[in-house]
Amino acid sequence: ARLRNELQKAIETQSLKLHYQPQIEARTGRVAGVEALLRWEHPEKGYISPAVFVPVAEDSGQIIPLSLWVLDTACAQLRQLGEQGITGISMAVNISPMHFQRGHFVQFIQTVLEKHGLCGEQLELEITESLLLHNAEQAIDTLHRLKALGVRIALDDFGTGFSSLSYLKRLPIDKIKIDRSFIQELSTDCHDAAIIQGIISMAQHLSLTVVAEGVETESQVAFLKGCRCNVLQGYYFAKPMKYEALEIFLREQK
Ligand code: G
Ligand code: G
Ligand code: MN
Ligand code: NA
Repeated sequence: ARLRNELQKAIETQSLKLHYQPQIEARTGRVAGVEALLRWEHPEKGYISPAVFVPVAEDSGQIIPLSLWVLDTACAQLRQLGEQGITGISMAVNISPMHFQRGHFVQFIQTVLEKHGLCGEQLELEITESLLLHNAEQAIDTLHRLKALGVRIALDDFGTGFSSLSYLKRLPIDKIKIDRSFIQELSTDCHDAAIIQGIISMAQHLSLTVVAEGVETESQVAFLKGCRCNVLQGYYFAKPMKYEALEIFLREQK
């Protein structure tokens, strides 16, 4: 309950921040996009992970204003990058199922895109399979309406859920993000290599783009490139960073 009150204050005083982690196109080394990651620097407790406070916000209903703020801020900063001459980059935002399932979600997305003068193709929404647990038909309908706006959909944490494969067939998605647990044990667990190869080859047959998360070492990069993984994300390339640092990072890439 205390954390909830403090979160309310943090939302009101805008002491939450978004950091951005670059996503690298494996074939060219170009930055294809960035993922927005929520950060809360608590005045006494220090850094609190979204893995801790997002569930609190979901229980209290605060996730809705929080999620609206995240989307608005991420889009505003993408527009700002464009104004700085940094273009051709997409913005990926993590979406809580609870927000996604609310009425007006698609309407809000459309409004925020218009507000910042962005086209749908510049925005990517990261969802998880848990979205389908409650009302799968409605979720699929919402995804189709988002796709009609041009918005891209990525299935996050792929491989950690229960019935990933049947969802792949049913969901109108563009991308899957292989969970970092598979990447991290690549060198110690030969099964992970086989699983990754399998996921990538299956995704390619389904015309899905594959992102590998949590890439930390040169040998992971080499393996993933060898498998023709499309996009790489992880500390090997860059950690999540503040907007100001991102602007410098992207400028240096050009
Ligand atoms: O950045 P980090 O590894 O600490 O993120 C931990 C978890 O929090 C991840 O599962 C990530 O998807 C989630 N997360 C980060 N930012 C957001 C956000 O803006 N909204 C939601 N719903 N989840 C987020
Ligand atoms: O669930 P989701 O994929 O949205 O979570 C992304 C989280 O992974 C973020 O909290 C981010 O800080 C973290 N992350 C990003 N790259 C790496 C990495 O190379 N290694 C580790 N350990 N974590 C990473
Ligand atoms: Mn994510
Ligand atoms: Na993930």
